Amino acid sequence: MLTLYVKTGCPYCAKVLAAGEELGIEFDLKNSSDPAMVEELIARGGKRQFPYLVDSDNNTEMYESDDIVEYLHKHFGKEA
Ligand SMILES: N[C@@H](CCC(=O)N[C@@H](CS)C(=O)NCC(=O)O)C(=O)O
Repeated sequence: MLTLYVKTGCPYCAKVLAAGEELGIEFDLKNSSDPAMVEELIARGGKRQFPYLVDSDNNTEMYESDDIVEYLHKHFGKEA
C-alpha cells in the first residue's frame, strides 16, 4: 500500500499527486490538517516536511518530491 503525507496547497505534493495520477496510482492520503498525522509523520521520518511517501509493500519511506516521483516511475511505470 502507498501512503502519502501531504499538505494542502503544497506544490511539491501536487507534483507527486500528478505523477501518481499519470501512473494510475491510488494513494492513502494523510493530510497535515490533522495534527495526529503530523505527529505520525515526524515519528516515522524524523521531521515535518511534505510530501512523504510510505510504500509498506517494499519497506520504503522517503521525503523529497523528485525522489518520490522517480521512485513511482521506477516501480509503477510502464517499464517497471
Ligand atoms: N525539497 C522538498 C521541499 C518540500 C517542502 O518544502 N515542503 C513544504 C511544504 S510546500 C513543507 O513541508 N514545509 C513544512 C511545513 O509546511 O510544515 C521536496 O521537493 O519535497
